[in-house]
Amino acid sequence: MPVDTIPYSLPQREPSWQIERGRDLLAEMRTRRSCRFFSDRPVGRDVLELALEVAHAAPSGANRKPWRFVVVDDPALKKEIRVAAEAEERESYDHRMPQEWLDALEPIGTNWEKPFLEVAPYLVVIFRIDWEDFGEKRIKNYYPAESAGLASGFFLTACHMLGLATLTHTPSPMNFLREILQRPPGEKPYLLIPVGYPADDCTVPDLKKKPLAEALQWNCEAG
Ligand code: IYR
Repeated sequence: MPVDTIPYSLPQREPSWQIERGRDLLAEMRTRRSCRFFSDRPVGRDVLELALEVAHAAPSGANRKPWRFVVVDDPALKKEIRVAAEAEERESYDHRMPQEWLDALEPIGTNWEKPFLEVAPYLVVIFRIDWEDFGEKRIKNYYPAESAGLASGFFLTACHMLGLATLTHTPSPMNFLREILQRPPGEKPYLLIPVGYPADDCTVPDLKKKPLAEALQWNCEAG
């Protein structure tokens, strides 16, 4: 079947413009850090929704947008999520995570306690939609994990550019989120992202970042 098409172009940019813009963007994105100490200062719903619109503009498998963003700002629900997440995390830190994993996390200083789940004004839970039932018919999505990852990346970038702090939190296992938030079985919790402002006395670990040179290869030239 012929596909309906529309013209597509991008503004023509000079290399000098691209370098300047790229450097500005790099400087700005390098200041993004995972925040674990939030202020309870509110964030407007309109601001959050703009960041979610950016996330929703991400590319996706077969253009299905196989994700759902559940925003939690109800204090009772946030508390319920914190209690359930901490129960899983306590079990993980005490019994499930091997010593090698605990050692990898030591420089980050995390533990089972997750007070930010109640303090941050919003918890955005991103679900990947593996399949959806429409009456008798089950529709399967394609690349739901990759798609949800792309939407998450767009969302984190948008939040940062709007001056909002985020954390990519993955309490494990995460199925309690599907139950608490009453999502159907085809929807799998993918990431829990607290959104807000850093607390006045917020700190982050003084981490060394792997240089790009260690992550980049041109053609077949292995280092
Ligand atoms: N989900 C746990 C453990 C954890 C795992 C990784 I990989 C991190 O980069 C950070 C934490 C927690 O949130 O504490």
